[in-house]
Amino acid sequence: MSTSTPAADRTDQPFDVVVIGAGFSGLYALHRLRQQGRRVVCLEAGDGVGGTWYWNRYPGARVDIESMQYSYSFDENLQQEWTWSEHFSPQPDLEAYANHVADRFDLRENIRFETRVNELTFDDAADEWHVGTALGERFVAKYVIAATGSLDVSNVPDWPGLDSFHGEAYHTSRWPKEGVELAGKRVGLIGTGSTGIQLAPEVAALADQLTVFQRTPNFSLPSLNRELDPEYVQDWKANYTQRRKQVLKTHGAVLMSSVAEQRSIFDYTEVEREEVMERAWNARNGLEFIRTFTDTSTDLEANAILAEFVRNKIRAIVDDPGTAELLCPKTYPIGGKRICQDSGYYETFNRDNVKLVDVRADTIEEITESGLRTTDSEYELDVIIFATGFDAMTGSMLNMNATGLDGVRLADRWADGPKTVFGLMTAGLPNLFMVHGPGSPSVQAQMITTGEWQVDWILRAIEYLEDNQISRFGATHAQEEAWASELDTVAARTMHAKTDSWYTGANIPGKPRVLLMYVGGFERYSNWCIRATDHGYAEFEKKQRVSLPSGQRSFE
Ligand code: NA7
Repeated sequence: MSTSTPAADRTDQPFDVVVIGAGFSGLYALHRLRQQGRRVVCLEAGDGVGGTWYWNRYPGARVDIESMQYSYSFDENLQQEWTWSEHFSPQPDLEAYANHVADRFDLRENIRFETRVNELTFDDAADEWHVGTALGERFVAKYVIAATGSLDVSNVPDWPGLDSFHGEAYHTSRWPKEGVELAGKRVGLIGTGSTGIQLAPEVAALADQLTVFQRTPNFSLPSLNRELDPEYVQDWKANYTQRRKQVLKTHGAVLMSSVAEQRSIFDYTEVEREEVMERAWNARNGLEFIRTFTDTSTDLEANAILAEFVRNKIRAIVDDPGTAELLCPKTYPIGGKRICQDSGYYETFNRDNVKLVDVRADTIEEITESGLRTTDSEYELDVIIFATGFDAMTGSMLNMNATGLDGVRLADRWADGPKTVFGLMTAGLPNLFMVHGPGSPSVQAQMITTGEWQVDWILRAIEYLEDNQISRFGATHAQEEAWASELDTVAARTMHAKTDSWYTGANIPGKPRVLLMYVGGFERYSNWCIRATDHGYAEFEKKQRVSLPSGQRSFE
C-alpha cells in the first residue's frame, strides 16, 4: 500500500485545511471536507489509520463502550453493513473498522502517513498556518484541525538506567505490530491503570513469570465481554436513526442498557442495597456501575459504600489476603478515575507465576542491565512493559510547538493549564480547531459520536467564515474565562477533581493540576457550543479579508 498519494502530494498551493491525525475524528473530518470540495490534506504520524486504536495494540486492548454504540453514525449504509463481533470490541476489530472506512470513502489519497507535525506557525500577514513536519516538509493552509487525540504522548517516568536494560522494553502504546514473544520469559509490568489491567491476564497466560509493579490500585469490574447476539444487533440496526439522536441528549453520549435504580443508596436497607450492587456487578459496565444509585458519584458517604462493596469482591476473588488487600483501592473515591473493565484481572493473582509488588511502599529506584531495582529488592527480568500511561489531553497539542498571533506560544499560554473555549479553540491561535481538546468532554463522552459532532461544529464554522469572507477567526480571553468558570462549576460536583489521575494531570511530574476535561455532560456541553454560534458567532474575534470592497481589517 502506498504511503503517500497524489492529492496529499500536491503541495504547490496552500490547502484549505490541514487535518492532523487519521484517527476516528480525523478520518471523519477528512471525509466531510472532501465532500465539501475543500483542498485538504491529513497528516498522520503512524503508517496506518485508527489513531489511538492504531497505536495501542498490546494484547487485551479493548474498548469499554459497547460496539453498537462505539461506531460512526454519519453514514446509514456503513452502520447497517458493518458487523461487530464482540460486545466490547478488541483493538484489531477497531483498527479493521478504521481501515474499512478509509477504503470505503476513498480517504487514503489525501492522507500522508509517517508524517509527524512538529511545528505550527501562524502567518498573521496572510492569515495562514504553516505546518512543519519532522521530515522537514512544510504545508500551508487557511485552517488547521488538530484531531490528535487525548492519549497520544506516552509517559515513561524518567528512571535512571532506562537505556541500560539489556532485555526488551516496550511502552504499551508502542507495542510492535509483529507482537512480542513472551513464552518462557520473566516479565515485569509497571502500571495498573486500565492498560495494565487489560494486559496482565494475557501476559500471565504466556510468560514464565509475571511481576506486576503497582503504585496505586484501581477499581475494576468484570467486563462480561461476549459475542454479539444477532437479535441485539438487529434491534440496534433497526433503531439507529432514533437512538443516535437520543445519545446526544445523554451525559456520556451513551445509552445505558440497565440503569434501573433511580434512588439514593440510603433509600435501601443494607440487605437491599447489597442485592442491588450484586446485580450491578454482574450486569453493568464501569460507566453504568457508578450510576447504580443517584448519589454514589456525588456524595462521598454514598460513594464509600459502593467502594467497599468492590473491595469485598476483590477480597473474595484473590486467595492471598495480603495480595487482596494491596489490590484494594483505598486512597480515592470509586469513579474518581474511570472504573476499569477486565477479563480476569484479580483472578490473575491466584496464579503461581504471578507476583504483585507494591512500589508505593518500595519505590522503583532504577532500571538496571538485568531488570529493575526497588529500594529494597532487585528483580531480574527479560522483558519490561511500561503501562505507565500518557501525558494526556494537552501533550499532543503542546508537542506541535504552536505559535500564534504576535508570536504567542501555546506552551506559554498553557503554562498554568490549558485555556480553551469548549476545547475547540484557544485564544491567540486563530483558525486552529481542536477535536476532543482539553476542556471538551473527551473521554467523558463516547468519543466517536462526539468527535463527529465537534467536527460538524468546526465545519459549520469554516463554512460561515468562507461564506462571509472572514480570513481570521479566534476565541477571546473573555470566552475562555467564561468556559473556565463553567468547567469549575461542573467539576466541583464530581469525584474526578478529588482524585489524582491523568484526568487532573497529576500523573506527570510538574504538570499543572487542573481537571482537563468537561464533566458537565454532553448535552449541556453541546448547548454551550451551539449558543456560541448565535448572531454570526458574535462572541468570537474576526477579521474580514483585505480584498473586500470595504478594505477594512476590523475586529468585530
Ligand atoms: P493510566 O491510567 O495513567 O495508568 C498508568 C499506570 O502507571 C498507573 O497505575 C500509574 O500509577 C503507573 N505509573 C505511572 N508512573 C509511575 C511511576 N513513576 N512508578 C510506578 N507506577 C507508575 O494509563 P493507562 O494506559 O492504564 O490508561 C489510560 C486510559 O486509557 C484509561 O483511563 C482508559 O480511558 C483508556 P499511579 O496510578 O499514577 O500511582
